[in-house]
Amino acid sequence: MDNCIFCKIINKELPSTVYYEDDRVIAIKDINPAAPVHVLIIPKEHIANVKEINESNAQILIDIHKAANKVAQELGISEKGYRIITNCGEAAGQTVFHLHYHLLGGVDMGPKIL
Ligand code: DGP
Repeated sequence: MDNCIFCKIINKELPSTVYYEDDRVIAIKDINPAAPVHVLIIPKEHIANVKEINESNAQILIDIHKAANKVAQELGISEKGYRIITNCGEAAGQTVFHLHYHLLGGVDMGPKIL
């Protein structure tokens, strides 16, 4: 999609540090890390956010979680634990309107979500 930063990263029009890629998903280093490990898991299909998940595209959620597990294992945060979150809408803090999951780890985050 035009003017979507993540579509440009997926199409290699913009650079990124890639941890994992297949035909449906890409996992890249977040440009502004909030934890020692901060990876974005992004579907290659342009879906704005989880509100657009439906019967026909829900398989992508499994693909995203499989990629996240693989990256967590490879980056050494799988044993200790990690957090996977997605922001949906401006009030939740979504700034890029192409679905992505934040994979965060490498630090003790405790039970608080906010
Ligand atoms: P969210 O606030 O949930 O929409 O998260 C968007 C994230 O995307 C934020 O943590 C910063 C990251 N980000 C924004 N632009 C770029 C970029 O050009 N490259 C990379 N690697 N990450 C980006």
